[in-house]
This record gives sequence, structure tokens and C-alpha cells, in this order.
Amino acid sequence: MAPSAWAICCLLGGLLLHGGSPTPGPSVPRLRLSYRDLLSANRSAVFLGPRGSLDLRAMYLDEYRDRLFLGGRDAIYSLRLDQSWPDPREVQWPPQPGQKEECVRKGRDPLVECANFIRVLRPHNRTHLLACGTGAFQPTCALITVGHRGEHVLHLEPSSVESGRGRCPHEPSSPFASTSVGGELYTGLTADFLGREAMIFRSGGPRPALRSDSDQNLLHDPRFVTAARIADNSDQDDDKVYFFFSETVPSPDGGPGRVTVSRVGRVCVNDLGGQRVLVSKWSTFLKARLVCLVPGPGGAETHFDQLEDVFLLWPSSGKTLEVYALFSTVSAVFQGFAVCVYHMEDIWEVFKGPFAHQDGPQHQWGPYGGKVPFPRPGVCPSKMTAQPGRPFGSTKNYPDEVLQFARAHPLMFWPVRPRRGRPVLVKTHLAQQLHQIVVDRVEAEDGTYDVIFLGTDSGSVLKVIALQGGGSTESEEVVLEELQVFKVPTPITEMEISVKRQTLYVGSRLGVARLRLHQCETYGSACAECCLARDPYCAWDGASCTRYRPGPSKRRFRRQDIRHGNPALQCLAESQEEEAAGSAAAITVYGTEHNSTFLECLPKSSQAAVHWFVQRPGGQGPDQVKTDERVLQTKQGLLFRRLSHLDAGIYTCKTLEHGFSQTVVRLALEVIAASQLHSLFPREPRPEEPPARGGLASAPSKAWYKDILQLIGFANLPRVDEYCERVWCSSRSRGKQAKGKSWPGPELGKKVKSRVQAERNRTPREVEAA
Ligand SMILES: *[C@@H]1O[C@H](CO)[C@@H](O)[C@H](O)[C@H]1NC(C)=O
Ligand SMILES: *[C@@H]1O[C@H](CO)[C@@H](O)[C@H](O)[C@H]1NC(C)=O
Ligand SMILES: CC(=O)N[C@H]1CO[C@H](CO)[C@@H](O)[C@@H]1O
Repeated sequence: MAPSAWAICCLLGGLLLHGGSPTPGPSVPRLRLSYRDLLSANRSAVFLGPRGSLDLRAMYLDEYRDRLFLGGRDAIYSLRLDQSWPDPREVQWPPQPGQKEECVRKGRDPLVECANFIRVLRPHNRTHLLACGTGAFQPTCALITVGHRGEHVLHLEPSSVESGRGRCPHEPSSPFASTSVGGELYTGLTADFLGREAMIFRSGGPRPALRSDSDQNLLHDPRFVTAARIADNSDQDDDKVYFFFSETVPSPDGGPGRVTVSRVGRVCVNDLGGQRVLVSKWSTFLKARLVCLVPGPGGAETHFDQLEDVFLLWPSSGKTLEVYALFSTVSAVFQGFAVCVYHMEDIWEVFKGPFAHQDGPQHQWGPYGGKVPFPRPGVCPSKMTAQPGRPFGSTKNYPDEVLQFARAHPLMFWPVRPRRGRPVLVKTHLAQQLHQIVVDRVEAEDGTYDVIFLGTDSGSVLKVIALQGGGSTESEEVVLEELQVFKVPTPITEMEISVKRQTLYVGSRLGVARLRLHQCETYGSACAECCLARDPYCAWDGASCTRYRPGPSKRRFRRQDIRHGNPALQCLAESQEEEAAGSAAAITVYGTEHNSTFLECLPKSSQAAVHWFVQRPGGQGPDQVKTDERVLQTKQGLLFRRLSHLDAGIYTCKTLEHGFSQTVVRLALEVIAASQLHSLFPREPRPEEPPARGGLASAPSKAWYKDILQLIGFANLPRVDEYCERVWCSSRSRGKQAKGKSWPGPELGKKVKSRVQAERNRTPREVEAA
């Protein structure tokens, strides 16, 4: 049974997803790898903890110790990166006795809120980490012994447990950013029980704690995203901690309402606060707007104002840091995402520029035009300020006038504009939301590329390159792969890259996955397939698609063309060989007259256009297959709804991508006449005969086929879909790359099956059902 169900679900997949057109747009991932594809190819491995879910809230990648630390619900984990994955160590850290009950008594949710959700995991010194958790709405911190490099220990120092107020939010999920510098913890958070008192806070060292001036309204409902220490120059005294966040501020033109804007803010590491003004408060805090917009016709701009995530791309020596920022729109009309890149130099320039000034709440903002006191507000006490006769060695020596000015003018007038003035990547019609960004700068044969990894809300990672067009500002986007890292759809909340290990660590609430950045053999075993993939990590080495490593001397010519993906130039000799090999092998499949049949063709790339050709016995050269309501071309192959004996012939499925044509499969279709079949099957199939998997079924059953015909009614689409999913598509994906689907009965079935089996052994990739 089941042949027609197969046909229907493929038909639906084809029609619903593509409206019949075989060429999807460029922003469709060229390759989609399912959860099982990734596991079976050893591309990924997942750690969900002993209870099947970690409720992950924090992740710290420690490349020095070769360990990954995870903060979950009531527990901390340590995984080794250099040994077999994951070999975990676990420390249980539930709330203190009584805290959980108090949390419930205060009206908090016992399951979702009243536990110790670990949100801070930061280095403390060479043997210890600082960990802080929400402690069932009573934030708590402790030191965790992790041992020296090479040891794999993990335990909590009971004597170190103390209040974590200001260092960890009360809520398990409120936006939060932290970083540690010299044993001190910098946090951007809402620090009170009700989640209203937003601040930037520093604590944990010998110096007294420092916080934001709350009366000044320096931060408007901030959503902190990232915090990091950045050295502005070689003078360590000038080091600052930068915070990236969004705010909801009163309309900047003095009008009614509030708007969301994104910010970069900073404080000096050596800030000690003021002596009479701003005591125990930041005296060097400044912030500037980050702009990410697409200019439109007639000045209509599309703004991406909500900051989702930030990745700092540290340069090889001699260049400045680049800030990759992922934004979303706050528009109610449409959902869009953009990636903008900022040069640290441009951020510094904005902080050196004029301060923003407003004469009163109803007035417009303008550049401050008066005299700015010395030392310039926001400047760290350093060689610059400590001049002879001007003893400004500490912010405590700063004149009151300077501190008053800093208090009144925390905002810079100019916004920070992205490199090239526009996003490198814009995504507007995504079915998914984007939450996380990580970037890897990769050397390829024809230049350097930034490979962007984007974590979605459906448990997958998109691997994208953005190519800058020569001269023009437009960029071309290539979605190389979509990798379904988690089995079930779950938002990606953490992403860290280890360039050393060529690995991405991807976290969701459920757990964490280790994902290899590339697996070149996935693209196929032909030069053209490798070239069309346009993956900067991969090149054709003459025999296979392998990792490209730039070397000082080009030992061997590597074929790669990221910019154009043109295999015609790169793979001329190889492609002729491949084409010759392609025409040699044709798999025979059988169909029965008057029944439906299906010829499967699953190109690796979803960006290729598919064309079918047929060579009829005794006919002229191959003709393109004419489709009509009897012969349909779907995303998965060619469907004959009612086979005629004239359909017999050799069918070739070819793909066209970047002007390059490739043969995916050649199938010799033999049509068995209806009369002939009766002599083959004088009896009904025995009921105990199980239907074969992957479309190879025993003799058809009339009653069943009728059921399907009824279901075909288009009003019943969801049900048909569901039906296919359960009965047929799921078994199909188990059936892997079966090239021909037919149901001639047990005898002929065996013959086809053995061929298909051989195919399976050759191609490890699975393709998920539509
Ligand atoms: C999978 O990857 C791990 C780590 O890279 C390696 O140790 C292991 O041998 C691999 N397994 C297979 C079947 O390739
Ligand atoms: C790290 O800090 C802990 C607690 O302050 C201390 O006991 C330990 O000796 C320190 N380790 C090193 C290597 O300084
Ligand atoms: C639905 C349909 O036409 N099924 C036919 C498939 O072929 C066999 C053999 O000729 C017929 O018995 C079925 O009725």
C-alpha cells in the first residue's frame, strides 16, 4: 500500500512550498540539515544533562582550561572540550532552606521562578569561578573551585556563599549582561525584586562597589545584551567596560510617546566615583546611539532599533575591533532582522564628539555648544589627565564641575553609524526569529570572508555569508546551511565559538550542542558540488571537498569560488568526467499501467532549478518532460498520476545552479502492462505482509486508494498533510535517498530494493519530509 499517499504528500510539499516553481529565492538555505543528519554525520553532539533538560541560563567557554561551564536550574555543569563529549561534572546548588517557600509566599511561580537559576559564570582567579544565581528571588553568589588547567574538578565553596544583590537579577529571564575584569564583576541589570531599578553595577573586588546614579534616570527601561572590557589604547588606565543595550526613551524630538533605541554605553575600569558629587556612583558613564537602518526611496528609512545580540570580532594585530550587532524591528507592521557592523574607531569618534543637550523636557536635542570642563567628562584618569600641576590621578580628584556636567550630559549627540552606512544583512520574510550572532573571519582562496552564524527561535543555526558587491553598497547574501541543532523547536539563547576547535557551542533552555563549523564532504563528492556550495571553509582538492587551509606556499591548487560559485570555470575537467559517469548509471524502476508512479530526485541544494528529461525507446535525443495535470513536477520528483505505456523511457533529473547543469539521477522507467500484472499476481497480498519502507510497497489495495482519492479534496489539506506525515513521510525520511519509488509487487520490489540499499550505503544524508 501507500504509493499514492507518498505521491500526495510530495505533491503537497511541492505545491504548497513553491507554488510549482522549482527555483526558490537566494535567502533560502542552500542546504538544510536535520537534527538526525547532524548527529549521524557526527557534525553535532548534544548535552541535555541527567534530567533531560538543563534549564540553561548561562554559559562560559573557557578555552584556557578547555572547558565549557553551564549554569542551569539548581545546578552547574562542567564539560571537557578536549576529551570525549561530554564527560560532565555537576554541582547541585538549590536555593537555601526556606527561600523557595518565601518566594512562593511572595506570589512567585513555584516552578518557573522559585529555583536557583544560575545566571553568572565568570572567571574569578586561576582556580575559581564566580557563580551567581537567582536563589528563588534572593540572588546569591559563590565561588566554584574548578582546579588548574588539566584538572577536571568542580565544587562549590560553602564558606563563600553570599548575597548576590546587584550581581544577579532576581528573575530567571530578565535581560542581563555581565563581565569580569580583575576579579570584579560588572553587571547591567535590574537589581530589585520588582525589576524596576535598572543599573550598571561593579562589585567583588577590594574597591567599594559602584553603581549608576538612580535619581538621574540615566537608563530608561534598559534591555542589556552584552558587556565587555575593551582597551581603547595601549594605556591600561584608559580601559573601559562597554555595555550594549536597548532603551525605551521619551520621543527624542520632544513629542509624545516613547521609542526604542539601541545604545553603546561605557564606564572606566578605574572609575572610583566622586568625592562630594556622585559618591559611590559612576563618574565616567557615557552612552551613544547605535543606528542600523536601510535607506529607502524618498528618505523613507527602515529602522532596526531593538538590539538582540552583539558579537565582538577581535582583530588580528594592527586592526581595530569590529562590533557585529543583530537587531530586530519594533514595528507592529512587520518583523525584520538586520546585522550591522561597527568599527570600534567610529564608536570612539562619537564619544569624542559633542555631548547631546536639551534645554528642557519639551525641547529638541542638540549638540552642547558651551564650554566643556577639563578633564573632559567621561575620560578616564590616565596619562592624558594626570598632567603636571593637574593632579587628576583618580576620578575622586575630578572637579565637581566635571562630575556635574557628566551627570547632566550622559548622552552623545552623534549616533554611531555602521560600516558602509547600512546593514550587511537584512532578513524580513523569515518564518523564524533571530536571537544570537557569532562571526568567524575565514581566509579563502579569493579573499577573506566573515561567516555569520545566526541562532533562531526554532532550535536551528543559519550559516550565512554576506558578499559586498564591487563598488556598490548592495551586498549579496548566501545562506550556506541551516542546521537543526535541537530536536524540538526551541529558541537559541547562547552561542560561543571556539576558532581553535572550529566548533560552535549552541545553547537553548534545554541544553547545549557542540556543532562543527563545517563539514565539507556534506556538499557532495564532485568538484562542481563543492564549488557551488560557496563555503569559504571548503575547497576541492582534486579528489574531494575538504577544509581549505590557506598556506604561505600554494602547495596544491585548490578550487574554490566563493564570490561567484562558478564551477564551469573551476571544475571544467572534473565536470566532464562526472557527466560521463552520470550517463553511465541508470537505475531501473517499474511502474504499472494506469496506476500512479513517482520518480524521486532530491538535489542537495535547495537553490537549484530542477529539470526533467526523457529519452523514449527509439525516440530522438532527450526531450524535456512536459508536465500537465497527469504528470506533475514536485519538489521531490516527478509524479505520474496515471501511467501510460508511452511513459516508458530513461528519465534524467538535472539541476541548474549558477548556470551550471548537473545530473542528479537517471532512472529507466519500465511500464508493466495491466494485463501482464494479473498473471504476476493471481492472489491478493497476504495480510501479514508488512508494507515495505521507503515507498517499496506490496501490491496495491483498491479500497485504500479510494480513501486517498477522497482525501485529495483540497478542503482537507491539513488532514492530508497530517496523514502523509504520519503514515508516509516519516517512513520516507528513514528510507533516505531511495532513487526510484514504485510498487510492482514483492518480486520486482526486491530487485529495486537492493539497488536502493546500495544507494543508501553510499549517501549518508537524509532529507527531511516536506
Ligand atoms: C565523532 O567526533 C568525535 C570528536 O570529534 C570523534 O572522537 C569520533 O571518533 C567521531 N566519530 C565518528 C564515528 O566519526
Ligand atoms: C582564588 O580565590 C580563592 C578565594 O578568594 C582563593 O582561596 C584561592 O587561593 C585563589 N587562587 C589563586 C590561584 O589565587
Ligand atoms: C487504482 C488502480 O488503478 N489500481 C490498479 C493498479 O494496477 C493493478 C493491476 O493492474 C490494478 O489491479 C489496480 O486496480
